[in-house]
Parts: sequence; structure tokens; C-alpha cells
Amino acid sequence: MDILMASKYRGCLLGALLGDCLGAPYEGESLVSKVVLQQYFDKLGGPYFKAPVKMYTDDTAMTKCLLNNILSNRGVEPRDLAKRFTVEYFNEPRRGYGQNVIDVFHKLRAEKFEDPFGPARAQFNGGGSYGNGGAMRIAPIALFYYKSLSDVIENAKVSTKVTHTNKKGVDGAVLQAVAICQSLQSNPEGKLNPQEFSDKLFNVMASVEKDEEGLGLDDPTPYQAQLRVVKDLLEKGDAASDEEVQMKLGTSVAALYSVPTAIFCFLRARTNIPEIETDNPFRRTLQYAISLGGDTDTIASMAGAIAGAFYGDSFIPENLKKHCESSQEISDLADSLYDLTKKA
Ligand code: R7I
Ligand code: MG
Ligand code: MG
Ligand code: MG
Repeated sequence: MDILMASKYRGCLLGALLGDCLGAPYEGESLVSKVVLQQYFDKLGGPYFKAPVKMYTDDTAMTKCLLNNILSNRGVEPRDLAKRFTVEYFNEPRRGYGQNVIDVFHKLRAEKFEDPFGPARAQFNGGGSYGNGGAMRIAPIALFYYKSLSDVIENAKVSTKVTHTNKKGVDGAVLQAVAICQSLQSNPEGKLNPQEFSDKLFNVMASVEKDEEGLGLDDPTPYQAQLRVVKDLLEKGDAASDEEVQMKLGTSVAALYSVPTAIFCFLRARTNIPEIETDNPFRRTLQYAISLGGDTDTIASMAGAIAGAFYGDSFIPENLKKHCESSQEISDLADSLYDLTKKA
């Protein structure tokens, strides 16, 4: 069990890294040709050849900040996290950050991190960002707190609110974290029932969204609605076209229109998908997620984290990994997080 869990930790963080690195070159394209992607994955996953690594983006930069925040503080510490995000941004600003989150880093620095949530709260005229920036970096929270669902939910919220305070941005991060937890607790050899997996997520989101009922929101249960769509599309299988998936689930930088999409990609890729030729369901997940276009680095990264936590790192093709920036460092950080969790 221990060996399996350690492999799931590495799988999850490497899955997030590979989705980011391999998806980034296609970010913003409307639909990516499956033929082109097949060649891309065949080449990078085949016999090793020397080439510049595929660079990671803000998704991984921020995931590493959160990981190191947890390792240094034995749990999430918001003020230190705000500092880490800001220092990282000013060190390497060209990692493809969201358009608006940059304002948060400038304000945090100007205000000397006095209130780690203040600048995020002021975004979008006080509404807070609903972007997927909280969800895209959430894997370390799921890995560290997975033994307690309420700890996962609580810490997913706290860590997200350093940059994103809009309910949709926060709940998207909660949903992604809970999906990773469910994968961690599943047997990779066992039969996964996709409907059951999404029903469990639905039930968690029903209670998360219920807690917020009194807030007077116009649309109080958006994630439950999207998870119903996930189930419908899974039932349709091959009969649902990529365009239908794109249209109904979305592929944008909004958390509501990307987190359920990532979960769908993982579940859909359990079995064969037309025009994707591989026996490896981890690889199939990434290939499929990127093929949907839009926010490809982030959707592939989130789908990759869920898939990697399910299958473990033995499913991650060695040469594919070698073509991604910092893969050894991420694997080592996963081991450190695993060691810390065992002690906690
Ligand atoms: O969410 P965030 O960190 O961006 C993450 C994305 C990922 O795809 C990364 O790979 C990277 O490319 O960026 O950054 P934010 O700037 O908070 O949000 C991203 C975008 O979502 C914003 O620039 C807006 O276009 C949009 N957005 C909103 N638009 C209108 N009203 C987010 N919140 C709002 C809103 O309330
Ligand atoms: Mg990115
Ligand atoms: Mg971008
Ligand atoms: Mg992105």
C-alpha cells in the first residue's frame, strides 16, 4: 500500500507537470487535430532524442510554490504562500500568467503582504476572479490533506483565496482537489465506475454549494449542473462529438468551464477514444484533453493530476517525462510531500 501511495503522489504531480508542459504549445487553439497530437505524443514518448525541454507555465510555477509552502510550514500558511507566489512571479514573469492575477502580485508586494487575501478580494470590482488559477495548482492540497475531506475543502479554499475569491474560482479548486482525492483512494487495477466517481463528486459539491445558499447568488449550484452534464456526456460515449463536449463543458480559463471538463477527460479516457492510438490510459487522458483546445495547458494539467493520482507514476512514459522541464525535481518534491504526510 505504501509503495502504491508513493507512486500515486509522484503520478499526480508529474501528471500535472506533463499536462502543463505538453499542453502549453497548443493553448488558445480552438480544436487541436488528433492526427497532429498522435504524432507529437508518438515522437516525444518514443525512443529518446535530444531536444530542448517543453517548458512549464504558471500552472506548475504556482503548484511548486504551494508544495514548498506546505513542506516548509507542515500545512498551508497563507501569508508565506502570498510571498512565494509574488517572489516567483517577479523572478520569472514570462510563464504565461492570467491577465489579471498579476495585479494581485503587484498589490501584495506594495502592501508588504499585510493581508494575504486583500488584493485578491479587490479583483474585478470586488467580485474576485473566477479564473481556474486556484484549481490548476491545487494538487499538493489534495495530496497532503486527503485523509480528511473537510481539511481538503477548507485548505483548498484558503489557498485559493490568496489569488481568487470569487465563489466559482474557489469551488472549482475544491472540486479539482476532491477529484484528486477520489483517485488517490481508488485501486488502479480495479474497475472504476465513471458514473459512481462523478456521483460522489456531485454529492460533495451539493454540500459545498449548499453552505453558500444564503449568499443570494443568481446561480447557486453551477458545479452540480456541470457535473450532471459530465454524466450525460459519459453516457453518450462516442456519440458525443468533441464539439458537443467543448460547447457543453467548455475549455476556457473560467474554473466553471474547465474543471468539470478535466474530470470528464479523465473519466472518458478510461476506455478507447476514436483517433487516439495508445493502450496507455494516462497518455490517452492528456492527448484527449489537449485535443479539445482552449485552455489546453491547464485542462491537460488538471486531467493529468487526476489520472496520475489514479494510475500512479508507473503509467507515465519515461521518455515523455524526460522532455518536460523539471520532471526530476517534481518527482523528488512528490517524495518529500509523501514523507511529510506519513509523519503528520
Ligand atoms: O485564473 P488565473 O490565474 O488564470 C489562469 C490561466 C490558466 O489558463 C493559466 O495557464 C494561464 O494562462 O492563465 O488568472 P486571472 O487573471 O485571475 O483570470 C484569468 C482570466 O479569467 C482573466 O484574465 C479574465 O479574462 C477572466 N476572469 C474574469 N472575467 C470577468 N469577470 C476571471 N474572473 C473574471 C470576472 O469576474
Ligand atoms: Mg499556464
Ligand atoms: Mg495563458
Ligand atoms: Mg492555461
